[in-house]
Amino acid sequence: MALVTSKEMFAKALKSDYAVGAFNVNNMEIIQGIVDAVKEENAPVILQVSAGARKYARPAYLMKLVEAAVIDTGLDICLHLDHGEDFEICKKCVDDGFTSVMIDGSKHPYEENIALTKQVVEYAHAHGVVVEAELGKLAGVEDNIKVDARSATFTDPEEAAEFVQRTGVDSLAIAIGTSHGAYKFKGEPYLDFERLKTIHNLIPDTPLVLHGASTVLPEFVNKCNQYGGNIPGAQGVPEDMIRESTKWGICKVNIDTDLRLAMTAEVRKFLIENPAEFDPRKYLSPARAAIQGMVQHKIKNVLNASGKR
Ligand code: TD3
Ligand code: ZN
Repeated sequence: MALVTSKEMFAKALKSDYAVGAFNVNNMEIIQGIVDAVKEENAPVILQVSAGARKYARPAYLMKLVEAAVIDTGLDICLHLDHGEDFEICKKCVDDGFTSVMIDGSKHPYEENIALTKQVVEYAHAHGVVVEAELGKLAGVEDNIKVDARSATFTDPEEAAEFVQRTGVDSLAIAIGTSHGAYKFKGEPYLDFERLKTIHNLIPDTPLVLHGASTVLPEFVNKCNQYGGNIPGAQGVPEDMIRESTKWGICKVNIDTDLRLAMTAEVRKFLIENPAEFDPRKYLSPARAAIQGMVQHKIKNVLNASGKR
């Protein structure tokens, strides 16, 4: 049991049709809910933290919470920076003790993305830390009207192969039609599986990463709304599409929105049903249990990662 890199997890996942769940964390209850689920399912896990979440939780608390999770559960855990936007934040996380960082240079021109990614790879690898990069842009929901126009921002397979070769990056996040948040598609959900297959065939040894992979199950949106919420017309990636992607090199699947929805639904329900209660433990216990339930569902039914530890 230790903080580990994702190297072995990905090597195993690449050979088989499952993916490692990468779940976003920012407080104790979320971390506990996830690791309890992972332990129950005997699955591999990545806990990931955005720069914003690191600031929210405060770096020292975050490190100690994740270290506590390792001690408490006896699990190997990979601690990953999600969407690092510059060298400095990646360096800070490497220095803190993260075992994996993402440098997201996808908003920069191709050559700048390569230069930035190389700089992070050099520093991270010198410290035993692995690096994820991103090529192509995740779609915004407005871009969904025309698939042709949108696919211009999707990852170019030839570029992806050259990018990996020139940067020495350990894994690559690709854009094939997903986007972040609860509103992913305006019309029919669509992922460019042909593109994914082409990329995987060109770089079969590179673990690929799927961002924006929340399913946004109606059950949880409806529960939020039933208890005083107002979340209109949310739409996620269908579960069978996520499962399908794991056959074509997707080794890491990022999930944040589904955890937020599951947790918030329980807090709303509890407070509406128990208006006289004001002990935070009373509403955070079911919220933590909801995180665990959601993560077990993902591991078993979406990621196919049960027993793959
Ligand atoms: O990088 N992330 C997590 C942060 C996005 C903000 O929700 C993802 O790719 C997960 O995306 P999502 O929104 O589908 O859970
Ligand atoms: Zn993301």
